[in-house]
Amino acid sequence: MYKLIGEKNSRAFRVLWALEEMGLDYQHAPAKPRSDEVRDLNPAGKIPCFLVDDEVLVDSVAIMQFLADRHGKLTFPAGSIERARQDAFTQFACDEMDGVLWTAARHTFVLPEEMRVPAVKDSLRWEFRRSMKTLAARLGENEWLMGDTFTVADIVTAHCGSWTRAAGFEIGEPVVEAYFARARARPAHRRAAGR
Ligand SMILES: N[C@@H](CCC(=O)N[C@@H](CS)C(=O)NCC(=O)O)C(=O)O
Repeated sequence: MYKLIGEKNSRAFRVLWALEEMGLDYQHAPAKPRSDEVRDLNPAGKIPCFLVDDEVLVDSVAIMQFLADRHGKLTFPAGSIERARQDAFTQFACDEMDGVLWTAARHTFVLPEEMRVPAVKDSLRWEFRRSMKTLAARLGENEWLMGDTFTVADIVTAHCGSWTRAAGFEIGEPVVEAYFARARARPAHRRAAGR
């Protein structure tokens, strides 16, 4: 039995979306970060956490890729050239999107006030805009990052796309905007969002 722990207004949404894409049975406990329920599973207090029977997994990307490999969906096989390219897209989203957006959030409301450096956000916005140009070039005319096949890399990237809007960061690339809209229109995304 699978159980996802973490409110959906967080990176837990990625796992929720992946579970819906794969049509798997699961339970969902919408716990808040740093709550007692979460700290019992993950000393860092971060969400999502994921229970596979009695085993605890953490990190949204690790959880999604585990499920994808285990069920043979949303991924190319380990050891294939396509998988290396898929993983490169996943890493791009983690480095250039998640990392930048998370740093902006830290300097807006996460860090203790005296540790925040609001001026860093100008350079983050500039970096992000540059990464969106790169993403547009890598996407080209493809429907998804890996061409016709929707993968875990698309979930991470498109989730960061939604976060971009909430953070007030500019995308500025019609090709990327259209790709994010396509991802959000997927029935599994709608089901996850509607839960
Ligand atoms: N790389 C981790 C990041 C997890 C993470 O930072 N989650 C946020 C919510 S989206 C959190 O729990 N923050 C609480 C904190 O940093 O104390 C993942 O993808 O799961």
